[in-house]
Amino acid sequence: MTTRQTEQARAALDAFTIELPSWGFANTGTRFGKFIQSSAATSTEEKLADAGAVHRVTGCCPSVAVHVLWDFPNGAPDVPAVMKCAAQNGVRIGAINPNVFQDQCYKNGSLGNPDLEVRKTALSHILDSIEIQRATGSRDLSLWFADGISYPGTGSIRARRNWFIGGLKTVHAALSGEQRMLVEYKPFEPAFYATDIADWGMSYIYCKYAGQQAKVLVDTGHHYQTQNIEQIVAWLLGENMLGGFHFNDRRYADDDLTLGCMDPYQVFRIFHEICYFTWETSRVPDIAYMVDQSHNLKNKIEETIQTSNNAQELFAKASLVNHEKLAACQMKGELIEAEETLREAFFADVRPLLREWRKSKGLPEDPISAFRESGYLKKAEKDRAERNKSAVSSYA
Ligand code: PSV
Ligand code: MN
Repeated sequence: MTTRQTEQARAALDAFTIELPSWGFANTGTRFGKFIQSSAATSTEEKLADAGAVHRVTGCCPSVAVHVLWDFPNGAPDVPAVMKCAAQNGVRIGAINPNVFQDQCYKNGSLGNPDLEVRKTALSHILDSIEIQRATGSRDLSLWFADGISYPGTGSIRARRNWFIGGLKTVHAALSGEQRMLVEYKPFEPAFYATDIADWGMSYIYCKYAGQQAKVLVDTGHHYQTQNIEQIVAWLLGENMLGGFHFNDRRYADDDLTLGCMDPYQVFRIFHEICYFTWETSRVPDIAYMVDQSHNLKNKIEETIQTSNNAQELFAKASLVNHEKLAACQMKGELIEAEETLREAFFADVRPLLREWRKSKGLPEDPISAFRESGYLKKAEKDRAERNKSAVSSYA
C-alpha cells in the first residue's frame, strides 16, 4: 500500500460513521419463533446502553436510530429522558422511524389504505414523529411502509399511489430547516402481490413529488436476487437522491444477516460507487449509513460490532481504488486492467491499517475481543436474565 493510499484510507475511516438500530438489541426472531438471549435489551435504556457499548469499542457508531412506538411509547414526553440516557451512554439519537405497520388498523395499509380515517391516523403519527425528530435534533425521518396488496384485484394500485403521493407531500411540508425524510423501498413482505413502494424507482418518484428534502433510502436486503445494487446507488448519486442505507446482507429475502457475510464484494462495489463519485465530483455525498439488523442466532452486541468492522473494512478497501487509473482504463476500453484495478483494492488486506487507525484513536485494536474482555455481556446476562425469561419464545 502506498503512502497516498494509506492516507486515503485513513481519511475515509475518519469520515465514516455508522448508525445502530435500537431494535437490533432486543429479542426478535423470525415468524417461526424467537431464540431468547438472556442478555438482550428489555427496555430503551438497555438498548441505548448496548449501543454505547458498541460505540466504546468501535469508535464509529455515535448515533442510534429509534422506532417511535418501541422507544417513545408515550411520544414526545419521552424525549428528554431518552436523550439523556443516550448521552449518558456516549451516543445520540439518530434517525426517527415512525411505525405505521403494527397497529390493527393498518391491516390494509397506512398512507395507502382505502379508508380515509386510517390514512389520517397514519399521517398524524408521522407528523407526531416529526415533532420527536425536532425535539431530538435528528436530521432524518426514516420512512418504511408495510403497505401493499397481497392478492390481485384487491386494491387499486393507482389509487394507492395517489394516496401515497398526497400523504408524503403533507409529511414533507411539515419538515423544517435541515430535516430530511428518507423513503425506503422493499419488493415484498408483508405484502406479497404489490408493495406500494416496491423499488427505488417508486421511492424516487414519491420523493420527487414530496419535495427536495426527500431522499431515497437503500436497504441492502430489499432487492431481488442478482439485482445490481451498486448501479442503483450510482444512479441515485447522479441524481443527488441517495439519502441513506440500511446495512445488512441477504441470501434469499429480506434483511437480517450480517453486512457482507454473503457477498462482501457487493458491499465493496456499493462503497466503490460512492468513493468514485466523491473523487470525480470532489463532493462528499450526504449519506446516512445505518444498520438494520435484528439477530435471532448470533449475540446481538457482538454481531453489531462485527457488522461495523465489516463496514469499515469494506469502506477502507473501496477508498483504495486507484481512481485515475480506473477512469483511464475505462476510457480506453482496457477491460482487464479496469477490472483488476477494482480487484486489487478489494483484495488488499486493510486489517493492519484498521488496527493502526484504531490505535491512533485510542480504541482497542480488536473491538470484539475488547468487548468480550469488558465483562459487559456477563453483567447484562445477570441483570436481564429474569426479565428475558418471561419473554415469549415462539408464536405457537
Ligand atoms: C422493514 O423490513 C425494515 O427494513 C424497515 O427499515 C423497518 O423500519 C425495519 O426493517 C425494522 O422493522
Ligand atoms: Mn430497513
